[in-house]
Amino acid sequence: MTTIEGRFTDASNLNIAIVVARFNDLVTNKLLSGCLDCLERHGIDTTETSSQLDVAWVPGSYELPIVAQSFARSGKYNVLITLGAVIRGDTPHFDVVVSETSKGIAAVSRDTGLPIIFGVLTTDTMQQALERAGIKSNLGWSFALQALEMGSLMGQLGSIKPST
Ligand code: INI
Repeated sequence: MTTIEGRFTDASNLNIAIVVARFNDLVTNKLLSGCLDCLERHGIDTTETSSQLDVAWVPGSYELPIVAQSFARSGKYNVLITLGAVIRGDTPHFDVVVSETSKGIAAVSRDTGLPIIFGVLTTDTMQQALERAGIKSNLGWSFALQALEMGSLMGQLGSIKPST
């Protein structure tokens, strides 16, 4: 039996891209900070000159999939992280944005075979979003941890060759 698990000890070998939505940036900036803090503490170079980390900003969560697709097709990264905050308003717009964003990110991940972390908060209120972006805990930190786990896991799967 082979048990395969993502490790956090080889994180410094990973190339990572983060795509972050500007809409509700009070929340998404905090998610990004938490994310970068976790990556840095696991040995990722998060400085301006880093060659293993790139960050792209998009207008809103709806635009996350297309930029994730571009990053994924570049072949440069081991794992992507998408960050957004969709907060329910009085119209059905919320449902459209959440549905297209989540389906789009899942489709890019399946089509390209690259793990993409779904770091999009979907909440009823700004208060709920802020609680998840640092007031209580910062899910940005968790999203980064999940990225490290998936980057490592997929790397191990890639090195498993079928026996002949
Ligand atoms: N984008 C978000 O990231 N969060 C939201 O809460 C949101 N709301 O509520 O409208 C939102 N809308 C913008 C959308 O993502 C696109 O940027 C826009 O429709 C242009 O394509």
